[in-house]
Amino acid sequence: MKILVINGPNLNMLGSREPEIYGSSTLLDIENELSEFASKLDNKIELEFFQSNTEGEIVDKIQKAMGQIDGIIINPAAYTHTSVAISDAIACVNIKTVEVHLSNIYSREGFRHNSFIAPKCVGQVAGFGKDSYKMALLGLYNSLK
Ligand code: CA2
Repeated sequence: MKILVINGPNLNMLGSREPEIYGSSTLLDIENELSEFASKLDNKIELEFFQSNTEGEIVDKIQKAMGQIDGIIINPAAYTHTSVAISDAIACVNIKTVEVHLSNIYSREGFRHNSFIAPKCVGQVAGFGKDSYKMALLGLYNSLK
């Protein structure tokens, strides 16, 4: 089972600032922990990691996943609240997708309460820090197997 894990803008800076909101782990720490979790869940899970600060690159990556990838975990970061293009790309490829957030977007500023991505997803996990990614993988795995 091939799972693509996409992280959006500024998440490459994790660990450096705002640890009270986003935790102190770097993106690499999160990816390594998720790989360990995946191998314990099922050693047939293959994870591919991708991070970009650019909306078009994320759209391209989702399009290229068509026919190659079984499921997508995405933290679209700020694009969650703005991107019709990423939302459309997920709908186009018809790959089961889970949206994740480190923080609870619903307990923060009003502009973070709307997601253009969530309606195209099988589910959303928000507010559990780096564990949000593990919960998303468990849910996606169970819905795909
Ligand atoms: O909680 C999340 O995972 C978010 O997707 C993070 C985004 C934010 O715009 C979303 O509303 C919720 C922001 C990512 C910014 O990453 C930083 C990394 C290092 C230092 C500060 C911010």
